[in-house]
Amino acid sequence: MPHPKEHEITPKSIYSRRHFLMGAGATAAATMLPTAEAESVPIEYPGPDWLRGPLSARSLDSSGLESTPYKVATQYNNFYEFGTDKTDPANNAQDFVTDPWKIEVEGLAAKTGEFDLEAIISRLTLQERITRFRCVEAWSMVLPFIGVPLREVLNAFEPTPSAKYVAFETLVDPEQMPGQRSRFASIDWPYREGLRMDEAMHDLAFLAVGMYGQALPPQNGAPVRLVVPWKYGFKSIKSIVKIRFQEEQPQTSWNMLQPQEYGFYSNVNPKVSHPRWSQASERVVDGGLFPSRQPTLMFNGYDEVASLYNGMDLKKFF
Ligand SMILES: Nc1nc2c(c(=O)[nH]1)N[C@H]1C(S)=C(S)[C@@H](COP(=O)(O)O)O[C@H]1N2
Ligand SMILES: [Mo]
Repeated sequence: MPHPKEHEITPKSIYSRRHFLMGAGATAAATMLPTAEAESVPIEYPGPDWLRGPLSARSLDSSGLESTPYKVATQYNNFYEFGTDKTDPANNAQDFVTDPWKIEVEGLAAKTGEFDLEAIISRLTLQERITRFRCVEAWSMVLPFIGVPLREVLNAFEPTPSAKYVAFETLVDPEQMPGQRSRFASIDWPYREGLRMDEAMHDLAFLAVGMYGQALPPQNGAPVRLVVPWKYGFKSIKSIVKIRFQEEQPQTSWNMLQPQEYGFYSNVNPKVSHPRWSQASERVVDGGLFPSRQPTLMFNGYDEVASLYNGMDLKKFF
């Protein structure tokens, strides 16, 4: 089953036009503290014990971007392990157990083995990143993540110079994940993703444990997910349980399924169409009844990654 063609699903539950007072116009402190308006939207998922309560990030985002309303970002999701409809993850992931959570580290690194997520994250300083997020289906949001640069986590495992790529895998647990029980599922679980090592080490590559000042909700990839804001959303793998350093380019789920449609790199690129639709513009998913469109930007607007691809034909390596 390929990514569904872009369609205008507006779940009934997404009628609130209330916007969080985050980003533009808000002071740095206000972006982290739930405002009176924010408090009127319940944040139901408490998160793992060690992340419980409001997350405070030492470095606050200064992009000035206005975040997508919380209700929209948590009720319009892609997380096929919990179903393929946009509302399935919110409906099916609420009891997902994310604490304790272990990550298996394998391959070309000095420190491999099984590590507690808490041990990996809690020695690092959380940052806030309000990021443009562009799905390959040609819709976009702005998501205020909290987490750490991926590089800080990867460096702790001391990858060897022969590690040219890093691969990630999502949990496999059909009992908790109804999408993995479906006879119609075509993803060969686990969901797999990967980055070239220099991409993974770029400051913009991020490992999120929170969103909107709280722990990540399960439908958004609790307890830990990748956020690669210059690439299509499917690169931002959720609920990671495995990290592997390797010499060869990793197999990635959407590429395995439809190699002509989804490349390994999948950098946001308005000039490279998906075989079945244009990527020149995107629908802004904000919960409004009349979604607007905006032009899609090269690298989703994150030009600072361009030098990673010097000399590469990005039409060929799409
Ligand atoms: N494990 C896993 N990770 C995943 C997906 C998935 O189905 N399974 N979907 C991807 C896609 S296509 C997108 S657009 C984003 C959606 O993230 P969001 O629901 O937090 O907006 O998650 C990505 N990560
Ligand atoms: Mo996506």
